[in-house]
Amino acid sequence: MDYVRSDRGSSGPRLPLALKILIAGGFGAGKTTLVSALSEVRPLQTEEVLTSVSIGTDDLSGVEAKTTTTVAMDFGRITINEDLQVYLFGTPGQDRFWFLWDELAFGALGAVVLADTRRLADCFPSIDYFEQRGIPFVVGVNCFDGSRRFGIEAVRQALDLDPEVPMVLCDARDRQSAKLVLISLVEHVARQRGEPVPVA
Ligand SMILES: Nc1nc2c(ncn2[C@@H]2O[C@H](COP(=O)(O)OP(=O)(O)OP(=O)(O)O)[C@@H](O)[C@H]2O)c(=O)[nH]1
Ligand SMILES: [Mg+2]
Repeated sequence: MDYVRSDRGSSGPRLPLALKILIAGGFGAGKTTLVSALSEVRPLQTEEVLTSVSIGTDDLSGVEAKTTTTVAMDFGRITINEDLQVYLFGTPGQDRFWFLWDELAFGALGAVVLADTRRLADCFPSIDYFEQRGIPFVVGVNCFDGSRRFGIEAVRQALDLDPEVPMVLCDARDRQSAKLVLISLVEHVARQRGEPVPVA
């Protein structure tokens, strides 16, 4: 697998390898929430309050209670063991921050695309982005309270996903649930590369 850095000279301190995983999806799909649930360090967030200036630009239908939005990225970290860390980068959800994506995606192992079934079409651009660049991804269907529940196969059809792309129902606020999404991504990447699938 590719790593962000593999700085392991024989002299000097041993530095852990770092895997980079992107958390993407539409505006308000739960990216910041998922990174916060998973990160062992206080996540770096770049949240700004949504003001009346963004009316007409940021579509709040379905997420009317939302008061802030990510304007650059979220960053979190998970230590797997002393040799391996996972860095999580949450992408900004709005179209006007697309210019940041190529920087964020550089060297990434893969991505989680969070889908909100109340606004499914919002995750199409993320899916297109990773498909076009050949970056492996899984889809996490974030189950918001009160949102209509759809069967996983109905969502797969609506997203027109390749059959091998894993889909996982999740609750972005729940660490255990969020971990299962990451595990499905790592297994998917291993399968794609013909490497042994790690035991969770
Ligand atoms: N009920 C429920 N609420 C959630 C869940 N995930 C996120 N939320 C709430 O949904 C709102 C939006 O979540 P964020 O994590 O800010 O979404 P985001 O994708 O980072 O949004 P942007 O950065 O603006 O694109 C917050 O108020 C969260 O508390 C979930 O799984 N269930
Ligand atoms: Mg956010």
